[in-house]
Amino acid sequence: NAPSSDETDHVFRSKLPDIPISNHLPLHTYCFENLSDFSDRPCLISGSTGKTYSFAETHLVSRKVAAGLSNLGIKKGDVIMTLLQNCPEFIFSFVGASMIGAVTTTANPFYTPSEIFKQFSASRAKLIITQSQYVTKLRDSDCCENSKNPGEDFVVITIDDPPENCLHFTVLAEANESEMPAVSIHPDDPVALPFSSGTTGLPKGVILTHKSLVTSVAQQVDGENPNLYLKQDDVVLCVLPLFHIFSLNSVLLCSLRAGSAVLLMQKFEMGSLLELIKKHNISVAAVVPPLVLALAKNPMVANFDLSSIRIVLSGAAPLGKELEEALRNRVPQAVLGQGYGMTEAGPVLSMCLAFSKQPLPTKSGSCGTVVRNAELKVIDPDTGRSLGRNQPGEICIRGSQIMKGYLNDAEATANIIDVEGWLHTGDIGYVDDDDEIFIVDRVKEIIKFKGFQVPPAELEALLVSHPSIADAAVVPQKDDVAGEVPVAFVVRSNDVDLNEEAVKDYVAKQVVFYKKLHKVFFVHSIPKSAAGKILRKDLRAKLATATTI
Ligand code: 4UU
Repeated sequence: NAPSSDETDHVFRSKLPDIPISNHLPLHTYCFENLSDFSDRPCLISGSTGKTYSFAETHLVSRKVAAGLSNLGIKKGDVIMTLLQNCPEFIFSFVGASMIGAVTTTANPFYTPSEIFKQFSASRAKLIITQSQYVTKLRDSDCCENSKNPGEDFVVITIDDPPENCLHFTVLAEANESEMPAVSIHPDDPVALPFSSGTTGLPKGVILTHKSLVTSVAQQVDGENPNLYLKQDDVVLCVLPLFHIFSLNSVLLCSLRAGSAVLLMQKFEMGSLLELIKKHNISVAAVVPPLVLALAKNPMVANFDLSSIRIVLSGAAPLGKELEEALRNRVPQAVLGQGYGMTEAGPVLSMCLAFSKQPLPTKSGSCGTVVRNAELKVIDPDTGRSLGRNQPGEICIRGSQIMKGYLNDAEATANIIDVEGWLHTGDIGYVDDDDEIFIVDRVKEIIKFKGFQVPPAELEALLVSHPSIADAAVVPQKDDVAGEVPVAFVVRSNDVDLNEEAVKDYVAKQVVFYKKLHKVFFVHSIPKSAAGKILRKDLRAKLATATTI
């Protein structure tokens, strides 16, 4: 990351003016700062049960959970892990932990035991909040290298009937809020620890501080003319998983701050989604491209009234123009646009300006304009020189919203944030004459399956641990539904009988569904640079052109 001189940098800014941001406040204080304006309005609505918590109730239960966590010995700086599908308890846990200065690492409940334990160990979490059905994953001693026992070596809390050695969520939710300890929180203290592989390697803990998240939320929903204008009578769809930063930040935290209701869905199912849109008059929908595809193409959708929807915010993966147009036919009254985020960036880099209170015209296919109170530049990935408009290069972002760094990994942090504070995204894009950002490619390794991260390094490590595999490389292949799917190039060591199915099975048993290999190509060698780096570009090119390899 060659430092470049500021004087020669072409820096892009939002069209909206900078605003004062209260990023000296702890995240929970900031989110509930305007609580008295809407304390009795609905805050969280459970899609499955219809149970609703007002803002005042949400705040109260969160304080109880803060006291309950403290009673269980959780202190400032400690990490708790949520292993939950979307549910009100997720929010109480996250906000409650924030209130005592603790940090939440959010994990995917569909992870395999080994994936859970990697995150659990790396984050040194002291407690897990989960559903009883996932507790067996924590008991799978084959996978916990440290063979710790749930309930004995760490506390496990379930939101439903607790299995042996586990506690019920009521130990938190029914604690006495007056027992919540007073802690002093510094803006640079961590509050969230999502995991991301960033531009290279294995998943790493991303330290998001109170200041980063407050800044990011404010960049979206604060000011006279907010970039993402959420109103108190909005009902915001929360079907994307809260363990991913898109939903956590742009759906949950933004709605808490703005006073909008959050409609929680445990999982995506078209029939119930359509019913819920009608029943609750959902007005803002945060989606990923595969969901746009389903909404645009599924014949069921035509029979439902979607007229309550006024905003569709798509993110986490590229949204094609054709798909956007197809969705427009289904929700002609709504504003469709994209947000562009990256966990390490806090996460939002850019947001569609047609979502603002005084909307600006935007173009189909654009990822929005850089958020306010931030700087964006596009650099030549080889020389580090910053580029002007309409020239594609690596997108870099700077501002108080970006992560503090990776957990216990100064080297990886220094590789992604340069000495001038620019975060290098590994995305290739350009800024056009109207300040709109278009992403055209990615120079980083990461594969995105329906917006989920698939780190090739993780799959390659698994593959070479197979006794009959000498070398392997994993790259993305384009897919109409998922966007991209992981495929592997494998060099057999000796066993000529090793076939595609065996390799796929071997990986499938050890990873969450979206990391499964979709194809295996047997090759004699993996192309590498002189320094030993896999030449992924060559493999991607091979995939794009050849029908047989
Ligand atoms: C093309 O995907 C995310 C966060 C997404 C997000 C968050 C808040 C979107 C809108 C919002 O409001 O984070 P990660 O870390 O899982 O993945 C980051 C990568 C990016 O670097 C880029 O390659 O996901 C890809 N990506 C996109 N690509 C994210 N958004 C987009 C997009 N178009 N709109």
